[in-house]
Amino acid sequence: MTGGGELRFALVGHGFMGAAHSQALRVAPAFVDLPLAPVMATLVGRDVAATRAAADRWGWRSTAADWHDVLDDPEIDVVDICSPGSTHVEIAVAALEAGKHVLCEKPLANTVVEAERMAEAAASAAERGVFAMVGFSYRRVPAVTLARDVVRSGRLGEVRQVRAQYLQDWLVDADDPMTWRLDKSVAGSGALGDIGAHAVDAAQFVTGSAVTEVSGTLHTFVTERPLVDESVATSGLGGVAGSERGAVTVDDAAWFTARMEGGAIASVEASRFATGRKNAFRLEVSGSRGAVAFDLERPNELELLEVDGPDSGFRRVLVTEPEHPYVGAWWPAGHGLGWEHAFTHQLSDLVVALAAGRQPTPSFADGLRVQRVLDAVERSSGAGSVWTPVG
Ligand code: SOE
Repeated sequence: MTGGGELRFALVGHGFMGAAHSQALRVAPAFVDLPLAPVMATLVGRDVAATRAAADRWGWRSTAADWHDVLDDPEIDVVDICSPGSTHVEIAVAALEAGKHVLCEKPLANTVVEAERMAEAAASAAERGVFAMVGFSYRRVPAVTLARDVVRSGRLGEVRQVRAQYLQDWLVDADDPMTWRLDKSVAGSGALGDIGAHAVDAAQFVTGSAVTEVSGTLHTFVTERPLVDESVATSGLGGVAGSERGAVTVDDAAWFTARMEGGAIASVEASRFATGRKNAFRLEVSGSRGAVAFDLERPNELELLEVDGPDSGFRRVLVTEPEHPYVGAWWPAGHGLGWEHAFTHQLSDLVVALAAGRQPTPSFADGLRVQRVLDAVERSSGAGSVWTPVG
């Protein structure tokens, strides 16, 4: 599979996530001791000129216009999927069948049926030593990993409540134009799948408990938006609004209450209409003997309360010591890490697992578990918020 101590990547998609994954590939070998050297072999995108420009900017050796080409290429070991959700199942299943390891962006798929196909393909590939991972990057923010360690050590006692919020506001202006993220046939769902999926995964990851039942509400505040005027070229994200309008077919925000294995109750909110909140992912776990709280707006901190401790109230743990998860590879204590570092940690963990012939986490089975929660929330909302078991 791997060639000469290298792990050769093909990356499908060159949007926002393509940039984040490319940055991880560039930076990881410079900071983390890796058993195999990741190679940025081929960037795949349908728009030949845009793909070439992105490849040159980010450091990819070659480009391809069709993802099938990299499946036939014996020089590729890993296919990294950063294209919209509607493409995940076809590319991931074909790549695994072609003997390529797969890293796939979240949510795993657009439907449970697709996610099941992917998990099945991953399980059978794993028997052949070919592995798949889904990109829930926030697991690898050092403070979130530390929260997992603290909660799972039992120091906080019995976990009773989980509060997870993922708040953005990039859709607040009703005149902002449509994007693929607002089209159900491409994105699968809206805030629920795009950012609620992170909240669900983090809640399950930190507590080690699965969501078993949900009562949810989805809402779309702006049901029609201007279509992008394709005649106006833009260099950045998004486009310029034209005069025609199109239907928004996904949720703008999602709320749900959940029961978790072990008896905890969770409340989850995901919104693209949380005015003033740009990318605020928060997670709080309340136990019988303590609590932890994380806020992505302060990514290097974890608030920790232990009721048996010497003083009351939360204390701020600065998660920048070399002994904290992932931090030792980076800067001296106190210098801090940011959003992009989670992608570097994700990539490094993937390389280490593949070099050892081990299943990396989160697996496609973990991605399927999240997909089932998202699906249950949609079904619950459609049925008037009734309590709905996770399938
Ligand atoms: C867009 O809403 C988005 O890029 C998500 O797709 C990512 O998963 C999240 O990390 C940031 O916001």
